[in-house]
Amino acid sequence: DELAREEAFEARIDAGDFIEAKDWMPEHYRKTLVRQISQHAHSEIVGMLPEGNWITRAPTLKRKAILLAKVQDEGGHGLYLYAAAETLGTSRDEMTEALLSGKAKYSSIFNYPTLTWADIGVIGWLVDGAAIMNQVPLCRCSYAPYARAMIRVCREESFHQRQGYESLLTMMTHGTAAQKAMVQDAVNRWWWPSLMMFGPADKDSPNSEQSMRWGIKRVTNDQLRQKFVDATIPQAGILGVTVPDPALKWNAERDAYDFGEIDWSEFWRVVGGEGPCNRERLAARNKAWDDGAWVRDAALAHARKQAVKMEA
Ligand code: FAQ
Repeated sequence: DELAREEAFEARIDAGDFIEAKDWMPEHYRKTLVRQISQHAHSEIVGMLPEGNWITRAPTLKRKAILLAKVQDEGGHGLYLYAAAETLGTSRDEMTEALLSGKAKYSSIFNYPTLTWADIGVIGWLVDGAAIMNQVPLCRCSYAPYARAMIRVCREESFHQRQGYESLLTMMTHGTAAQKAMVQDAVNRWWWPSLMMFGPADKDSPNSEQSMRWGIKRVTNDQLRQKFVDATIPQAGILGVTVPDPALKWNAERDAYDFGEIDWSEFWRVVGGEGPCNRERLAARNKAWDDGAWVRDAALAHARKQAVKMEA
């Protein structure tokens, strides 16, 4: 019966077992995973837009080739993640419709504009850096298809992070004063939104407790955010940039950096659809979907013709 199955499931989770698509699972576990994985997929797809904005304006052929490859990788991650979510019984069409109608969330970070070339380096360094910090523990997520997808995604994200850092290092070591100022300005604009990527503080995170208990999340939002700050500040030092936080200070007792309070009203505004680029991002995705209608129609017509031929 239901209760016995639920107890057996919880015992498997407690034993550190991985759950496969065909295994029995509680409805709430399934729903939580569809929510998180589909939001993650949407983030990868919408995340192509801010950087895609600079492909035609990359300063050299080398930077253009790297950026093209990175943006394509993000598209691949999105498809990979939609496929992982589909194993839970939700169709790709349902997920797409939730994104295009504005019902589904995607990461707040992709609602900020990319104003200069330095933003592209900073996205690699900070945004991909934050993404890896969050995603490495997801390689041990209790839902095996998601965990497996994350292993490959993390390898690619780590290349993304390094290319961003290397591009900034080039500008900071060989650049003009104006280029150095451009990097610092980009860091100033992306720092706080990057910290927001980890989600609300643990005490305000309604999903964390259950997701931690089920091994969907392995590390909390605040713990990951702290790890990110601790890893990133020394990198900022090597680059020669500062972060826009007067409260940032090394705390020898905690063996970690203290940092200032996030503007949570800004975070919830952006999550709620009122960020600087929310409307533009959704409009771009809807346009891409509408513009692709003829391709989907043609593929269906072709499939129908083939089916008739097979019957004949
Ligand atoms: N933005 O209770 P919690 C990338 C929502 S990286 C928007 O703490 P949870 C790579 C949350 O959904 C970015 N919404 O929720 C890349 C929930 O609302 P709901 C994608 C946010 O799920 C780089 C509510 O707030 N990465 O794409 C955000 O336990 C460069 C309460 O929050 C992932 O998605 C936010 N920042 O923890 C691509 C990683 N934070 O759903 C291109 C997988 C929270 O109840 C270029 N996801 N919310 O209506 C996760 O690890 C988790 O879902 C969290 C949130 C940590 C994001």
